[in-house]
Amino acid sequence: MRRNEISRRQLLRGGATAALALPAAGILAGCSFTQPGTGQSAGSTLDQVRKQGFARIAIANEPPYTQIKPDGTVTGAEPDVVAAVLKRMGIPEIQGVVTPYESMIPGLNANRWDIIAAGLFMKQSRCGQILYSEPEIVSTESFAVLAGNPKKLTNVASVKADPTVKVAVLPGGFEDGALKTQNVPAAQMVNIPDGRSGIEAVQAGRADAFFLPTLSLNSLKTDGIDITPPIQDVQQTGSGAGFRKSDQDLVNAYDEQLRALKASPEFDQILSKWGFSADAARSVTRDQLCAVAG
Ligand code: 6CS
Repeated sequence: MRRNEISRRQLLRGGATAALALPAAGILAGCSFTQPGTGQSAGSTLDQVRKQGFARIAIANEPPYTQIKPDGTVTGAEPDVVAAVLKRMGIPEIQGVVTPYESMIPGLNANRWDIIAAGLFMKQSRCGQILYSEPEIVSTESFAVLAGNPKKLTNVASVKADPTVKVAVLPGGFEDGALKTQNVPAAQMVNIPDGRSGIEAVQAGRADAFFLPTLSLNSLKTDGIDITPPIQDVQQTGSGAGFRKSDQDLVNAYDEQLRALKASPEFDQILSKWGFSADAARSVTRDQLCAVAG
């Protein structure tokens, strides 16, 4: 089997979401995959990933945060940072499992993966359910709208000002939560399963805007669609790697090597490759981002 080729054996299914295990860059073909939901064997997660030489990471396939190449290679800003930190910890491989954002925390706590490496933005409710590393990415949010922005949607306030306006969001995503936190009526929100569907909803007139991180929308941009400047009435978005509450030893070991990475040019190289600012990520703390409402 060619490197990075996805064989039938590697297709992991479980729970409400089908999860696809994808070999990461550099992983040798034919490695063994642990079945989701089988829980950890004896010892901590840190012991387990060190012993097996890989960590299972939850990803979404939303460039530039996470991306799966045609050959199955897992990449994107977050997986690349996580892989670099794990390598410094002596863990050479990552295995990506694709799942929706709303399933990432439940799946982590069901031992279907070991780390969330998807750009799952920190906020109070999430920081109450999982442990985060220190920040790895800081980013902004925008709307995708029809060219010319006919309804002049520039922020959440402009959505609330016109009850006929509908906004497409990923269910359980940060944007979904941000609208609810600002009391946007459910009748103004349209759930869509992925980025492509959000753009199509705007093109078809089922939504007046698609709410997603600015860089993700830039990756999805197509003729007839404009991406607004960053929305100013949404609190700052930033993410780190996500871990189970029971894995404090893993988070401590991870953060130690993340600090070393963030002090090196390698961190700038990884983030700038995907359009993010390394200095912006260095300028905030986990506590600051975990204070974000919602
Ligand atoms: O944290 C989240 O839920 C959001 N993060 C990204 C990278 N994209 C959309 C998602 O809603």
